[in-house]
Amino acid sequence: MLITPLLSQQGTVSDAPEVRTPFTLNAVFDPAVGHNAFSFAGKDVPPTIRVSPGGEIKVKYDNRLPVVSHEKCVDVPCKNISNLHFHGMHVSPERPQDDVLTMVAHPGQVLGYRVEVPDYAPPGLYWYHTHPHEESDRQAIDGMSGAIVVEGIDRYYPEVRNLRERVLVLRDREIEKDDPSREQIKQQVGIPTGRCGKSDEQEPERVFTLNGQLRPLIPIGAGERQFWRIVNASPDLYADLQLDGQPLQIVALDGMPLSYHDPNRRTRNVTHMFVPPAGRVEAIVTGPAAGTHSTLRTRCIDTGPDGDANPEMVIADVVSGMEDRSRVREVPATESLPIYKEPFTRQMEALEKSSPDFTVTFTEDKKGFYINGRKFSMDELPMLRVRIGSYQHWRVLNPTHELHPFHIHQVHFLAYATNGVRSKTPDWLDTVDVPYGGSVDLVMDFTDPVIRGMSVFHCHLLSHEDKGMMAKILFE
Ligand SMILES: [Cu+2]
Repeated sequence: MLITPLLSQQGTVSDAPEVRTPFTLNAVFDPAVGHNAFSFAGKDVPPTIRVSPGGEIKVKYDNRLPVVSHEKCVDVPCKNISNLHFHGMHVSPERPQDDVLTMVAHPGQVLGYRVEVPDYAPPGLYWYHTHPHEESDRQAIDGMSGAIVVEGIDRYYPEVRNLRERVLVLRDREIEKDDPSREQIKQQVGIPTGRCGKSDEQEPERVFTLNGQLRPLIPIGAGERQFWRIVNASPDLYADLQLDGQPLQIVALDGMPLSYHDPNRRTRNVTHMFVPPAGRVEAIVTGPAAGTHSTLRTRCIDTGPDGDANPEMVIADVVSGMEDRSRVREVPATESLPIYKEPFTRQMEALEKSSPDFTVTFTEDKKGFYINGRKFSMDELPMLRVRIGSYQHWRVLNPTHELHPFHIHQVHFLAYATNGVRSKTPDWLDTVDVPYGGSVDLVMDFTDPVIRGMSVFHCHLLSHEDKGMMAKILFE
């Protein structure tokens, strides 16, 4: 495919402001863009939260959204209810921590979060986003999300030390069918004209942005190694990330260093990396030869006959030899030693061969989206209770005709088989894609004593979650 360089018109990727706690985050209606937004320190740019293992995130979340909304949430006007979820973090699901069930702010109300990060927390990239049932999709489209970095990943992989680090947040921009700039935007991000996948819907409704910009430039030195920490904060676009001509050297997935369960596990080179909505990838990348130009792109994804269009597109241009005026942070060296979690191999082998302790089945029809035949409501009882201190084998079945990414709050799981076939590189994740007409098998880690109380698991296509594809789980 031919890429038209747009260098003269493009902006350089901008870094989000950084914050250490405590801080205040406001939810506001921004008349300049005509939709809701996060406001931090007087600007509509969500900050990157930095926290050390053993530290805490203290945030006052002030819902200043208007009582009457003109935005649409799952086919009805939004009520502008909001709250925060700290995606992937191994913290308590109870108030005042990562609680999306009882901590709910109506317009005019304030929530006080105090999230205690354990000292054994895997260091890596996490993220925060709003999680009000029936309104989460709209607020994610409105960009109400940001990155969280748990510091100290260099303890696991010293090769990232002193590399320049970029926190890259993928969000999306709507291009409605009647949008006059639609064709121009499609061209700008280089969407090819041919078909992509089996979806009946081939016209994309969204395109990716990177740190709020459409196809920005990422400056890098020729042959320079940089550490890129990428979160897919889109509510429904899958990414299959590729850096033209260069491998991605994967260091961590979903916030967890690859070696967290196995000190001998090295980084992994891949030519492209599939990142479902809510997933994260942290990788070392190498700048192209001087004066050349490559792109960070997402490849075409087959979301299934009932899925949305998810075409190939350019996310950013990666340019070496370009003057870089931005102040880019370098990964500092951490003093303390890494904490590893036991690999528990024998127990896991037995679990993998056992029949599932619990099966999640995703279904949908014209009236809604379901888990095990049930449509979520806030006053629902837990679908299941699990004893803290155990590992469980879960199977997630997707008999529908589209992809669904499975996510459970607070917990990482080992995704070891897809469609019944064991993976060559089983990874610990908090969000995993479930192929249409297929299944995934997972070892759930319910051993962390701080993860106690009522929580949820759901599909991370947020419109599906809003329409009922969520269920409660009680950790006791
Ligand atoms: Cu779904």
